[in-house]
Amino acid sequence: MDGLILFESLKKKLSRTSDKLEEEIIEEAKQEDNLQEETGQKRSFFSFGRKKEEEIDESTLLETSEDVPSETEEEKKSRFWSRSKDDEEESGDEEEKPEEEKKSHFWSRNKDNDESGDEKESEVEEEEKSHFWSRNKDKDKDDSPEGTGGLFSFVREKTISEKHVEDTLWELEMGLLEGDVAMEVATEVVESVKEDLVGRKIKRSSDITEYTFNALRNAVSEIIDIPGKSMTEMIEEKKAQGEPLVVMFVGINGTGKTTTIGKLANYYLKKGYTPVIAASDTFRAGAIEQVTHHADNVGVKIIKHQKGSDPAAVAFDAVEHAKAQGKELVLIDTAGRMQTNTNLMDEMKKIKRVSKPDLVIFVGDALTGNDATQQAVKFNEAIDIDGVILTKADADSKGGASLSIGYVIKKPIMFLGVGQGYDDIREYDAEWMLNQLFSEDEVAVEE
Ligand SMILES: Nc1nc2c(ncn2[C@@H]2O[C@H](COP(=O)(O)OP(=O)(O)OP(=O)(O)O)[C@@H](O)[C@H]2O)c(=O)[nH]1
Ligand SMILES: [Mg+2]
Repeated sequence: MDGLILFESLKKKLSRTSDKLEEEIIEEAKQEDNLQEETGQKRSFFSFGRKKEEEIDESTLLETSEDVPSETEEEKKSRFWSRSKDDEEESGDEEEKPEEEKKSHFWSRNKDNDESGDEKESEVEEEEKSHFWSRNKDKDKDDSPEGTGGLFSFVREKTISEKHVEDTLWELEMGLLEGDVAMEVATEVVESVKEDLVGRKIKRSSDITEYTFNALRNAVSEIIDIPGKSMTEMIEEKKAQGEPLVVMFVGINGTGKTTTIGKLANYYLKKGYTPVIAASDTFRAGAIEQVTHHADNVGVKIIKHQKGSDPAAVAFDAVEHAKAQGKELVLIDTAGRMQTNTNLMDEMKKIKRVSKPDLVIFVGDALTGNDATQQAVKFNEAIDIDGVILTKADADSKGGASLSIGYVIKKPIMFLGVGQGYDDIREYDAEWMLNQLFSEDEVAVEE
């Protein structure tokens, strides 16, 4: 969704992780007199994701500057290895490098280019290259120790060690926690990144950025990929059996349950289904009027009783109505309740017993961050929820709850609320989330 600020602050932390590790290793290499400058301009952390998304042809990234005499791959290699400490041992490693790792060494991949010796081709490449770099020109800043474009290779290959990543990962963990990521998720991300990075062989500073980017992206990808069916698939399955899908919404006060029901009624009406709403918040003053207002606006039927009546009976009636009328979806609104209020939690269990929902959905407010995750844990213990909807993602710059909630309770996020209008809801998509977090757009990389 355009203009979404989700993850704005977290993105900076991720970029910082890469920068810090790079600084650390470059500093050490400087002291070891193991650093040589490369020409070209530095790519930003997030442009590594761009490469992946757009499948940028790596040949456009080849070093073809006039300052550097062109060398064949073999010549480059021998120059490199002749200056290396453990020549034989390390060149053996090079052979064993996984394909992905080899691929990343784009600076040394001008073999084909040189062999062809075609001047026109290199002109085209020069052009393509400058196009590529121009996309990053505002984002790259000159932060190299030598005051150049910040591209370095190491005279002797380096290996990322535990010592190199220690401070960086500690900072990352703190950053994640500040970003409202749950403790267990932060720990998992850090462990996974550490495992991925330590032991990696690096020839140039850009390797560090690329490996850090991939390690973080993979770690987050594992966290947010909770398997589950979509609500639409479930409606279709129930429909095939001649039954409505019954969905009950629970959560603490004011998280957006009622608004979300209005949005979903609208969403599924537009998809050609006929939803019915159960006004089972008979507790809060004005609740029945509020949900009736949404039902009227969207144009769906509402089943309601008097204020103070039994919410389970309202839900039961709505299910019977849907069955009798051949409607495909029952959306049960319930009163907001604190997880600590035993009476109200018991009442919620009764609604579930009586209306036998196919899905119990916890509605959490993304803005409350880690609190939303903790509430989900409590509701899950009390009532065994099946999925989550996070609301107010449009106003959430941290994104900690979006990253954590599914992983912590092992239930999928099904939708994200992204505004106050009826159309402001989107089906959750892990790939989309990942791209929000690891794309260059809408983020100032510089601190
Ligand atoms: N920005 C934004 N606001 C939202 C979103 N979803 C709900 N809201 C707002 O949050 C406020 C509370 O929404 P409700 O739907 O009444 O919340 P509720 O959970 O039903 O509240 P209770 O019934 O009192 O427990 C309203 O002002 C909504 O407009 C969203 O995705 N984005
Ligand atoms: Mg409500």
